[in-house]
Amino acid sequence: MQFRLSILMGVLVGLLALGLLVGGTPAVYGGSHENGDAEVEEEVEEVKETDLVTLEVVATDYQFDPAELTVNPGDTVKLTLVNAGEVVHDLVIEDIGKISAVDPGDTASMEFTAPDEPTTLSFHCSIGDHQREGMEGIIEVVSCEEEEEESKEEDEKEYSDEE
Ligand SMILES: [Cu+2]
Repeated sequence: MQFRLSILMGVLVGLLALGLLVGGTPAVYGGSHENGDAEVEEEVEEVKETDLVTLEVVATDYQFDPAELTVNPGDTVKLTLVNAGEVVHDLVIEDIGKISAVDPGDTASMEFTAPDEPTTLSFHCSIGDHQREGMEGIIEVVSCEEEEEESKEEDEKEYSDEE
């Protein structure tokens, strides 16, 4: 009995080895997956070099505050208009876009990309004769390298104070 069993085992092992040699997959392993690497996701993040600049302008009857804004060339700008007046106002940036009519007490935003070259953009309220009443302003598109250097120096100063 013992003898027969070992012969049987020997045959089974032999068959299994033969199966492996000819490249077949033993049935006990079930279906084979072609390639586990297929599930590896490649995440490619696009790192944008440009900054998102957030600006806020308050509209009253009848002016904008501030009426002069400054951004860097190529900046992505989120401009928010707060209507603190008692009538409807909007904000039109010439050649760029607009924030449509905002009710008193409400707020609205727009996003735009500043021109790549230094320039001056004009904005105004296009409702009624608000612009003539004084609702206009400018957005200076200029490189602020000097300002950046100044703020860097301030940061370093703060850092050394902490030590
Ligand atoms: Cu207005």
